Amino acid sequence: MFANHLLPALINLPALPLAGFWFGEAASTGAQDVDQLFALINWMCLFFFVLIIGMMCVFLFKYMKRDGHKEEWSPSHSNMLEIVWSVIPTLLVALLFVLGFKGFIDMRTPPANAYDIGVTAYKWRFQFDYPNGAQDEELHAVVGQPVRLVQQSNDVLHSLYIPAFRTKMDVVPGRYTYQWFEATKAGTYDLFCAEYCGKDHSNMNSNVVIHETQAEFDAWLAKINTPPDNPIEWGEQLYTRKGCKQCHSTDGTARPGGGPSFQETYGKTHQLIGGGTVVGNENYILDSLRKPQSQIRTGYKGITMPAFPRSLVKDKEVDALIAFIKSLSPDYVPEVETVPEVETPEEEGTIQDEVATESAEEPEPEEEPEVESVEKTDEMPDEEPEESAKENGETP
Ligand code: HEC
Ligand SMILES: [Cu+2]
Repeated sequence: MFANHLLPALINLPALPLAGFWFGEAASTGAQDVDQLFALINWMCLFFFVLIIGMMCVFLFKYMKRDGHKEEWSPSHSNMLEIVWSVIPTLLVALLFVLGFKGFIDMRTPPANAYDIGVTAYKWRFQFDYPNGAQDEELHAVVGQPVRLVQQSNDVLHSLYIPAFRTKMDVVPGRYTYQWFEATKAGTYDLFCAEYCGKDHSNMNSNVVIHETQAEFDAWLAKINTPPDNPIEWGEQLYTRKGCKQCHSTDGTARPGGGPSFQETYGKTHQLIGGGTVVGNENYILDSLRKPQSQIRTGYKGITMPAFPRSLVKDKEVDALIAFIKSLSPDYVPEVETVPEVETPEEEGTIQDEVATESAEEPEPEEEPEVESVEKTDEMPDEEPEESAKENGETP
């Protein structure tokens, strides 16, 4: 009860303007605790600074050497003085410890009704997994709802830091770590990776969006979980949301340190490191995602694309990404509304012709039918079972 009643009164000191300057906006319950303790320490420091420096200046003049005065011996011992300067600082330090410890315990103990959001950190991105299965690159929550982040890393050590909530926790490969917050103000806040994790560490940031009402949050969640009907549109959203955009352009230019532009991917024949060629078809894109090291194009030696397992990109999302990448090919002819969707398997066949050993001639994607859902058939005998086991309800 000491910590619950007396201390808050004690530390409800006005925050120094400096606190806002150093820390930025405080938008969670925990942030208020941190800032109050900071203000208390700040005020204490200011008090002792003025006291000590003030007395020093006073004594400087009071005991200045001047005519008619002789220096006195200082007393060798004063019980009173020594008790005062031992007991008071001890009490103050104990107070700071209790407050700090309480704040720490609060920070490490999520309330029982916390809403769990999964976090997967990978180079160089955070992905947030919501309880209804929705995935997004931004962290969304509601004012007044405690949120617990269940964090895992796909590769190296990262750290998820939200300055406005004064909360930060390492994201460690091979285990889950946790942090929680309860936002007090709607708005958009910064979210950073705070652990140097590689080349693009400084780009590993995102937003926290705090909604005013549960209804607003639910609407957002439903929207995120309802992909657009058009797979190309969905693929374009995923291209941004899954971080492909960092390394792959859509305008034909190569991103420095990244991979080929997606304009160059579909329907082209690619030279591979170690000899051989491969045609940019559905399976090539799938393999590029699931096991990127299996086929590396010449010119990209030593630049590795991170693998995107199912936990990061679901099978249906691969379909959408393929549709999007396909639509970027210069040979792509968009569907005309009046043309009925007719499957033309012969043409599919030419494009799926993966092992283009000698002929580098381009397939004819001009006559390509619009592919609503990309076909994954058993035409690839060399495909591994996990890949071919992709469920695809739309395959005829
Ligand atoms: C960190 C950078 C990076 C990210 C992020 C990334 N890629 Fe890549 N990607 C590469 C590099 C580098 C290559 C070329 C080397 C190779 O083939 O492994 C590549 C190759 C590819 C290829 C083969 C392209 C071709 O024309 O040969 C495809 C398809 C692909 N990536 C898809 C994706 C998709 C889809 C995403 C997002 C889910 C993505 N990549 C995210 C770096 C990245
Ligand atoms: Cu990081």
